[in-house]
Amino acid sequence: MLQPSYIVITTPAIDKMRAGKRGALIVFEGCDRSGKTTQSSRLVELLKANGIPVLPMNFPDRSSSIGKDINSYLTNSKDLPDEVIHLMFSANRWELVNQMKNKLLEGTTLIVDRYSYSGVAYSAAKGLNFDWCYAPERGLIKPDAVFYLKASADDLTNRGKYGEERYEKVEFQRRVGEVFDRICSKEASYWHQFNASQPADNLHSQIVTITEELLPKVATQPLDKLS
Ligand code: T5A
Repeated sequence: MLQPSYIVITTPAIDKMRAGKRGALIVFEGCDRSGKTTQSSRLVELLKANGIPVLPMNFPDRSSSIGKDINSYLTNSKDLPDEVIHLMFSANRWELVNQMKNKLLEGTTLIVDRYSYSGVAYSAAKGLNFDWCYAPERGLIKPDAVFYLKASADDLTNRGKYGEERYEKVEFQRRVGEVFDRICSKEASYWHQFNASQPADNLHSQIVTITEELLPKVATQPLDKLS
C-alpha cells in the first residue's frame, strides 16, 4: 500500500516498479480551477516518497516557442483564430511525445496536468467540430488512466484567482464541462470521475487507491496510442 509522503517504504508492488518495467501515464483533466494542480502535485510527492520514479508534466508547456505563443493567447495579449490555437495546443503535445515515450519506457511514471482531452473540450466548447478537434491528437500516447475532476462551474468561480485567463468565464466553463462529460462516458474504460467539490484530502485518498492498483498492472503492458 502506498504510504503518506512522510513514510518511505518498500512493498512487492514497488519492487516490481523498480525492476525495469515501464511507468504509467496518468492524466488529470477538468475545468479551470478544478484542483488538478493540487491533486497532481500531491500524487507526485507521494510516489517520490515511496521511491517510485515519477515526473510531473503539464500542458500547455509554456516554455517552448509554441508554448510562449499559447501563453500570450491565454493571457489575452495575442489573438489567434480558433483553429490556429487549437493546432498549436496539439503541436505543443507533439513536441514532447518522444521525451514522454522514453521516460515511460525507462520506468518513469508521468503525472500530467491536462492533455489531449483539454484540447478537444475547450475547442469543441467554442463550436469547432468534435471529430476535427480530436484528429490531431491521434497517434499521441494513450494514457493508462485519466482522473477527471468534475465540479459545477458555479462552484469553481469561488476558488482563488478565477477569471484572470481567457477561458475563465462561467458559461464557457459549463460548455467545457459538458464536453468532458461526453468524453468521460465514451472513454469509460480508463477515465475515473471524481467529485472535485469534496475536501482535497478525500479526493487524494481516492486517487491513491486507483493509482496503487494501476502501477503494477500497466508495468508489463505495451504503450498504446490515441486512435
Ligand atoms: N487549454 C489547455 C486548451 O484550451 N487546450 C489545451 O490543449 C490545453 C492543454 C490553461 C488553459 O488552457 C486551456 C485550458 C485552460 O483554460 P492551465 O494552465 O492548466 O490551462 O489552467 P487551469 O486549469 O486554470 O489551472 P489552474 O492551475 O488554474 O487550476 P487547477 O490546477 O485545476 O486548480 P488548482 O489545484 O490550482 O486549484 C485552484 C484553487 O482551488 C483550490 C486551490 O487551493 C486553489 O486556490 N482547491 C480547492 N478548493 C476547495 N476544494 C478542493 N478540493 C480544492 N482543490 C483545490
